[in-house]
Amino acid sequence: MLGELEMVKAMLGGDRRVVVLTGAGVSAESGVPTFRGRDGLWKRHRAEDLARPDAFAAHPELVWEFYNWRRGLVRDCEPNPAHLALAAMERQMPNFLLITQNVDGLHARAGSLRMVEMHGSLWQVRCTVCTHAREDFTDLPDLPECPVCGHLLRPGVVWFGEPLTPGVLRLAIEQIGKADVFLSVGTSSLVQPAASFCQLAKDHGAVTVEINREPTPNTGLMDFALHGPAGEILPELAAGLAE
Ligand code: BV8
Ligand code: ZN
Repeated sequence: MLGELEMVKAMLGGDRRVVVLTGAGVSAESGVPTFRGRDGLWKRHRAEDLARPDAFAAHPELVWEFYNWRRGLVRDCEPNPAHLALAAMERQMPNFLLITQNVDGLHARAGSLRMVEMHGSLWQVRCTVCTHAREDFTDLPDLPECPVCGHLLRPGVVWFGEPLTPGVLRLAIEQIGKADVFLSVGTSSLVQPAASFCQLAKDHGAVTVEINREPTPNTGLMDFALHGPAGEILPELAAGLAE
């Protein structure tokens, strides 16, 4: 794999237009359970059975318990070398964009600025009725209420079956369409529309690279597949980037 890593490294740096898509795998080495890994279960529930509007409508207290548990867990986690390497790459490359599926906020804590949280954030809450929305890092009550209208708040994330924010999707598609290099890091490439970004990049002539512990349904699409821990591979790519 050393040859492939060096070849990918040679394509980064300078004013290359690089778009990186990340998933739960980049936070795994920070101790954040991945969505579908062995540790992805919470009290016998699968995350994707709770990250849905119908689950919240039927059992708001259970869904808020799930999100308050995740907020508490992530609050005690630190960014790992994968997050730090991506923030370093951004500082080295003026045409770098990070698109993350993660809602844990660890990329921001690692220093990433040119970043799109396409599925929202655990640290955003918004009203289920009025337009109140805020960033909130505090310990929330079991059923947090809107300070403006008194109705129930919800986590500021995109649930399964919900559309992405139009502007977010438009920006992602626009930037991926112009990328010279597209890196897909730490994602099982199962969730749409993120899972189709690799094909979109390829259709527009980008070099496509997968960095993941294991193969995914997109591996066959990739020009390069670097299989191993993101916390080891990304720092190698970020070290001494080509000017
Ligand atoms: C939408 C926020 C349309 C909530 C999340 C087309 C085809 C099929 C299905 C659909 C489709 N279009 C829409 C759907 C339905 C659905 C979907 O994709 N379902 C899947 C399950 C089949 N998509 C949607 O509903 C999306 N909405 O398309 O809207 C629409 C339009 C108009 C009107 C109405 C609707 C919305 C999807 C967003 C869902 N919200 N998160 C929350 O987090 O609580 S997604 C959730 O999954 C997380 O954000 C997570 O990041 C994301 C993806 O999972 P991964 O990040 O890939 O994590 P996973 O655990 O799966 O994999 C981790 C990988 O890392 C593994 O491969 C592992 O090997 C690797 N790894 C582990 N450790 C390491 C590592 N790699 C490297 N280093 C390591 N150390
Ligand atoms: Zn309100």
